[in-house]
Amino acid sequence: MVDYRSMWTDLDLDLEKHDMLLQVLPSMYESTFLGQENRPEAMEYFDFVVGEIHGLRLKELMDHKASGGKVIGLYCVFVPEDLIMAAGAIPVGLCAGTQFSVPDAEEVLPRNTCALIKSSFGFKLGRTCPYVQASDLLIGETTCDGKKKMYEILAQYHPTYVMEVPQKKTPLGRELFLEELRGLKAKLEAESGVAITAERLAEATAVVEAKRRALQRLHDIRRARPVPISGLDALLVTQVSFYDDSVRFAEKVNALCEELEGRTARGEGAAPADASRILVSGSPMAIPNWKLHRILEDSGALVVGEESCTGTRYFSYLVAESDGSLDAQLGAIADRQLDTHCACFTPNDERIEDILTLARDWAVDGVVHYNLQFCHTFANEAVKVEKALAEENIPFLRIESDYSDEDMGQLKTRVDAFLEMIR
Ligand code: BJ8
Repeated sequence: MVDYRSMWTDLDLDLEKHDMLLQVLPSMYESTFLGQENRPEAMEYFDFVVGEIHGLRLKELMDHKASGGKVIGLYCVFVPEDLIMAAGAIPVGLCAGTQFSVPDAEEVLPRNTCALIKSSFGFKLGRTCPYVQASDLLIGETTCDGKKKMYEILAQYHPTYVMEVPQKKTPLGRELFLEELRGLKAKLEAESGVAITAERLAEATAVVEAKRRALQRLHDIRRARPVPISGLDALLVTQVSFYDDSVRFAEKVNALCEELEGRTARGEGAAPADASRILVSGSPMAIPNWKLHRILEDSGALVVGEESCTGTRYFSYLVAESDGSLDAQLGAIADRQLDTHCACFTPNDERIEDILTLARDWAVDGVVHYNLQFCHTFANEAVKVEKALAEENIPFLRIESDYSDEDMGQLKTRVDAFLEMIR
């Protein structure tokens, strides 16, 4: 086994705490994923990438830095990866999904803050995430209030740049966002010393969109009955997309899709054809947040889709054709990003439409709305989601949770009762 300790030391990780994190993750992964029956063979790659999350992939980033490139950390799908890549930098999604770093964050942030914000901030404060440590710059965004105020504090610990995201998708909002993209471009050029040209940006967009297309293909495969892949595995694939090499990742997802298409042709499923089909909607599930999917699938249901930023909100949108000039490409990227129907927008009726479309087209038996505790945007929007689903007679369950294991029993009881009702 390769020893990465000197790399971690160079990154100024708190090695003692980091060791504790590395002790927790493998057993958690093993019990969640490796016990699933009849997993697709192509999932081996994703098992490997997760196994090397603090090893080989990090080494690739460090090699990139050693050859003069930059690593840029981000926390939201609103920050366009292609713009970062066009500056010769590697983007890494940093949204954190573990309770491990929450106590560190609570030494500074109020406890009644969303777990996703606390987890990401705690990783910096505790120096336990090598990706944050490796990032030359962190890019935040003005989505929810909790995040934008956290970034102000984060900036005291790590170079941080915040881009503004409008609250309304009006022509004025688009203008503002486009101007923000121009500002981000200038910041990335200054950071990397690389001029972002129309050619470089077009190339980077093609890479990002090949990755999105591969994820769309996987998402489409999940319409089949029986579904050839578990929701847990499909969620994992999307989570890995935020930090793996984009070109290699797209290849591996397409290889997985080929295997799954073969399974579907043979009528093979990850669960019996009559398993309850569930759409999960709401707050993103950053790696290693597998809690809800695990409860649902342990209870005999199958998750067939995620209306989430670790799901359709990440990969559904592509840029429209443009005249190829730099400004036209930036405009097309602005439009693509503004298609992301995050609950931070008002109004956000397109998200309700998306949920209804997914529920119909993926033939779901019920929708589980997942809300991170203290996330007010998704919690309030759930009221409208529930009403719209009720009008279509689609069963709905609202779950609010954090990253701790304390509510596992209670959640399981509620999920079991919901599945019983659906059946
Ligand atoms: S585009 S969903 S990734 S902001 S869960 S931190 S909203 S209090 S994560 Fe998000 Fe971008 Fe929107 Fe997607 Fe705040 Fe809510 Fe926490 Fe959230």
